[in-house]
Amino acid sequence: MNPNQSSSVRQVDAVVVGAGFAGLYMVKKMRDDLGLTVQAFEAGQGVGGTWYWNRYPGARVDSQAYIYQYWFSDELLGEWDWSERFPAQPETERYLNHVADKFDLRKDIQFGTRVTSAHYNETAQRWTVTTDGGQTVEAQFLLMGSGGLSAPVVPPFRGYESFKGQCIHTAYWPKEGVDFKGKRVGVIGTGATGIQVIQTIADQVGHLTVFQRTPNYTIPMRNPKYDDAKRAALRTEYPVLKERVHDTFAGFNYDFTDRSFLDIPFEERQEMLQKLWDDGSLNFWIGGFREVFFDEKVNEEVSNFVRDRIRVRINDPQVAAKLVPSDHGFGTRRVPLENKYYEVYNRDNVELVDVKATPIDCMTEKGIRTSEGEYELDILIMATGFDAGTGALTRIDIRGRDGVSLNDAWSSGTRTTMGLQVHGYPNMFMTMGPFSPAAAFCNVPTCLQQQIDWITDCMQFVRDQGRQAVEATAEAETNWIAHHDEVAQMTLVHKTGTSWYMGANIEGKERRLIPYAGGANTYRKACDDVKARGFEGFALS
Ligand code: N01
Repeated sequence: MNPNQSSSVRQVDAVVVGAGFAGLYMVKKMRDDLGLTVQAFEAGQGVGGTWYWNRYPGARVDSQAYIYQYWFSDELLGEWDWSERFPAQPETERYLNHVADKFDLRKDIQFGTRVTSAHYNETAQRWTVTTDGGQTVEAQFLLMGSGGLSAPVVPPFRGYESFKGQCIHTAYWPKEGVDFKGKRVGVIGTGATGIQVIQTIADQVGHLTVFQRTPNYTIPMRNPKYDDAKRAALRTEYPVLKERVHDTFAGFNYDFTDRSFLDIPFEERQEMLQKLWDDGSLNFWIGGFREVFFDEKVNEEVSNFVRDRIRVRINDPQVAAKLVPSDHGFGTRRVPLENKYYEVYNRDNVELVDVKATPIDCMTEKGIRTSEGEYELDILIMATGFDAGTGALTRIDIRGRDGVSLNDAWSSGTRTTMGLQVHGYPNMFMTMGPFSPAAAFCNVPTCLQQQIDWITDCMQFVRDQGRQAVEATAEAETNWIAHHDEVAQMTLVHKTGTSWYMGANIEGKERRLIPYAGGANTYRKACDDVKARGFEGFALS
């Protein structure tokens, strides 16, 4: 026993924070592969993480089901039947529950418990973790599966408290659902979440007012149902897919063409775009032309292709003008898939308010007041997003060596080594951390599994070497950030700079690209190289 351990405090090898896609896999890997004792804490009452909390109407995955899953068990792959190409939230939540049951993961997870602090004890080389229930646990390793988009943000509107109606953030959707019948409903936000909510509830509500600040480019989702024959056919592809996803830019099964956009005759490239468009998936964005991310001329042509397809679906040209993006290029912000979204605005019971032109002034007893007037509402839905990448980490009181809080350490600039570790925080590993593709530019399960496999290998390495702790060196961190920034600055995402990708949705947050833009495939190779060189850049003690 370490000298600084108190006998009354529970000792484990690893604490896992979260029981979503990452947390479940971490528990499995730590316990079954490394033979460690594990305690996972999950704030929700069940497993699922994002898929537990985001149960708003229309919540649905934008990656095809057959690549949005775990690859570690052939038995699991053989027995789980996806019902359609892009399953809705309840199905993904059921899948994660099935995984938890099948691999007996629940016994190591404590639900309804939020981790409030984690302090590193340098002498003991252990983390002291406390929860909102007043528990304390000590662990050698701290594994953050706390999510990249799990710290919800509600804009600090003046008069928030005075609103007499029901106000709900999409990430805190009540399990029992919400009755919209005959109600005057407002939605603030038209990102991936807002779009899914709006297209789903428009025909259920009495009146819908959409408060839009920035219109987004979208792609129409093609979502066929799967039958047994289709599922059997997909299963024959799994062995190839499970390798393929790690070999592409965004962790999907499709990837950019190597052909140069402008070298292809106009007619032919338009046909190529149409073919990608007709796939009804994110293929159009991350399976087409990589120049879209770097070359303004290419981006403008692709943007116009999408603008034309949005515009024709809206009856009123004035409404269309508000819904067609004009101040940024295609793909420089998250591109949501949609299903009859634009047709919503042809309905008599739907009104679009441009809150860039007429900003929200405050919330009132009755609803929302903009510079133009008051909109009376019974229910206000905040589809206003998350403090991405850093929020889930900085909302916990994490203190590393010398008691330095992560919040303070990052106040002068976020720092990570490959999004996996932070110098000064030994034995703390992150998933979906800033400056990794998992933070946004990746089919999440692909990158999570790659990161967790790497973390597991790193922890095994520490043990094999008879050491206690591993920590990214300051030099490795500086080098990774320099590389990250260099790649980021080449992209139009960086130039556009208006979305959560750049931290721009949070006042006072550093404007820096959060996800690594070099590609999931390049990133994986960089991680593999570090490992092959004996975890170079990560010091053992
Ligand atoms: O959040 P967002 P989200 N006044 O930040 C608006 C993933 N996801 O929850 O753009 C008025 O994108 C804000 O306006 P603006 C996915 O990765 C995945 O939609 O800042 N408006 C914006 O319209 C996604 O990218 C899936 O001008 C305000 C909206 O709120 C990520 O989650 C489904 C405002 C926030 O959009 C986050 O998406 C859903 C204010 N004060 C989500 N503050 C699938 O895979 C904010 N807004 C299917």
